[in-house]
Amino acid sequence: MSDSLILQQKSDGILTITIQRPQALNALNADVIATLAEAIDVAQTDADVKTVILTGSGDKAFVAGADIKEFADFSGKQGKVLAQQGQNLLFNRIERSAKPVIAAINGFALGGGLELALACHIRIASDNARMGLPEVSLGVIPGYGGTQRLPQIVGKGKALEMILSAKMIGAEEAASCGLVNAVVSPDALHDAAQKMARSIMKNSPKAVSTAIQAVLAGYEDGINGFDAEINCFGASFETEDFKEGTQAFIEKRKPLFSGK
Ligand code: DAK
Repeated sequence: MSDSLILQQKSDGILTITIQRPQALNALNADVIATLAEAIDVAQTDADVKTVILTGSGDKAFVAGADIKEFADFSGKQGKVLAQQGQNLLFNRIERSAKPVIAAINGFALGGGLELALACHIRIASDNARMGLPEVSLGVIPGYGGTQRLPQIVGKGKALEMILSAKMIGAEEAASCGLVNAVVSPDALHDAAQKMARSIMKNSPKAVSTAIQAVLAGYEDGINGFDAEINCFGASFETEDFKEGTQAFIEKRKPLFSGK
């Protein structure tokens, strides 16, 4: 495992993680997945990190998929095990991160690369980005959560069109179907992601993470999302952030949240 596979920069509560395999359009191999997973894990307990931005190095790709050269020889058994490990190790952890993760999609986001962006809480794309799940063109299906998260985000009809046709869509089409939250010029991408991060960081970190938890509950087997929301809502009243938020409103000042 090598740290140089990702670049980590922290400033003003924002951790920017840049995947650095430009020679392979930032394709995800096992080392990148493990390194990213560790960075996301560490961020959970790093008090200096309030929000994470995930992006790719260079101006061509966010991530052009799982590393085709690495998985070309896998057996069925290996594929299943690795899909399970990858989903648990990285993709589910990003989705369940208590600190919001924003994907800044700076070019191709294909296959495992789009699945990585789908696991993030918010997606902002540059207007030259191209997105798709081309797995069926390689004889496999999406294995890092794409068959589940894409329909959750864009609806079953559009998801099936994208998955079955294996076609890429551009940033504007991605925005029109809700796949990305915003589209900006490549030069403005970093600032747009930072601006989004800052708009989230104005709020209670505790309430933000609880809201993520409540939204995700609705997609979990055997869990009633409304019941989960009621429980999360009740728990919010016991937090320091709730006391600070309401007190600050009454005193007509900005809240100073502790995140507790
Ligand atoms: N893997 C490995 N190398 C890649 C790559 C990838 N996904 N994408 C690009 N590269 C490499 C190219 O091989 C090339 O390397 P060299 O030949 O120079 O050594 C370099 O990046 C530059 O790429 P191109 O020369 O192809 O650049 P172009 O501008 O001409 O084309 C492109 C850009 C993005 C259209 C093209 O590179 C492309 O089609 N890339 C592949 C896209 C793709 O099909 N991605 C994979 C989707 S399938 C699994 C779970 C999940 C998955 C797999 C396994 N398990 C749990 C086991 C998921 C699978 C996928 O993601």
